[in-house]
Amino acid sequence: MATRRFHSPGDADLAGLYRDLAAKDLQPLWELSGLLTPTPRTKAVPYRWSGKELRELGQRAGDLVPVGRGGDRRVLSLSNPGLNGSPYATATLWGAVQYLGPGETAPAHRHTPAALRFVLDGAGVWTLVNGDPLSMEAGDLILTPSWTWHEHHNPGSTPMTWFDALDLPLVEALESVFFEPGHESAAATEVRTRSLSERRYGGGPGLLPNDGAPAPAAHSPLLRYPWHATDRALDLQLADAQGNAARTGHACLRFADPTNGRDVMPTMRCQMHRYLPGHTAPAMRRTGSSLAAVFRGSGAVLLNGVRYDVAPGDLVAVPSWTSVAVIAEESVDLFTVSDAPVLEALALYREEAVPDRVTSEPAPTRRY
Ligand code: GTQ
Ligand code: FE2
Repeated sequence: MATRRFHSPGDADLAGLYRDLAAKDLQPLWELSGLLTPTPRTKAVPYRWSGKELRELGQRAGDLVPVGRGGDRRVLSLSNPGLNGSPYATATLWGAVQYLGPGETAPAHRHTPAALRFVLDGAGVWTLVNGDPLSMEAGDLILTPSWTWHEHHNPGSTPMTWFDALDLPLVEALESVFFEPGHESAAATEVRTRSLSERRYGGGPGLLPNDGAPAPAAHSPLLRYPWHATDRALDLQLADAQGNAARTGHACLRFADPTNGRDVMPTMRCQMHRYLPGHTAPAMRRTGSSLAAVFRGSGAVLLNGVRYDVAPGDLVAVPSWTSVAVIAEESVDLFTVSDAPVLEALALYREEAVPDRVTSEPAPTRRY
């Protein structure tokens, strides 16, 4: 009898019923509260991790903790203070910084949780995804879709840190986590400027290989979205005088599967934002959670009206239905990853503009 006991001090018959219900692992709905809340109740809280501190602590881990053969990834996970010590950034997303020193390799493996990397600065690391070597440079988005083999190599002379996001908490909640370690990787694979996936699918807007219909896949066949293309697309949006972005001062791109326009992976939506000083994009709240990585610029994010100053490398957790707005002191480039494709597929996606950009009352750090 592990179930909760309900009590009815004044009524012996009712008390007897509750005792027998508990003995049979049943609970009376009329005594339960907090289930069908008027709006989403989140355990995760809005939160910001400092990029400067993440870099320093990553470096210290790099000095002290080897990633040898058979070792793991040297990863510092974002642990949301609302989630009771679990290593998760939000209810559905794992966020982390990974540090790989010169000459180090993170060994091959695969898992059903899908992963992506967004490179905050530096260059020189390459990641092998199902045999395709992808170079990693500042601003690049690299995909490691569900169950693809991957390993990271840093053949250069400088350490590198990047932002990892995985749908691990979601896949764990769905009780579908599988993991498999790989074998010793073959001797140094030749790393080209463009991966195989980029040579096939990264030729340019609307240019796909003419080799018949692509085999239907659950994820984008393009595995690297290089910064130069992202940066140019943001500039083009802002340069279009008739466009929304020029009017509001907020450019927003969605990284898409080039063959069908869908999100890059079934569980995660990736976007790149450029906010110009004085932009007029309203505060928004949405169902589902997201993580934001500040790539360039400085300013602040307002989470439920509470101001968090942000600088490059800062990482921000936005739980479901939290209003979020950005203040750009200088042009801010922000990468975001969310579980929106899941919410949309399940017809649970909602979003709305929140009229008040700033509230003076501080949000409680824990909501219960
Ligand atoms: O780089 O393969 O942050 O497997 C967590 C789990 C990174 C990775 C993470 C992983 C990886
Ligand atoms: Fe992994």
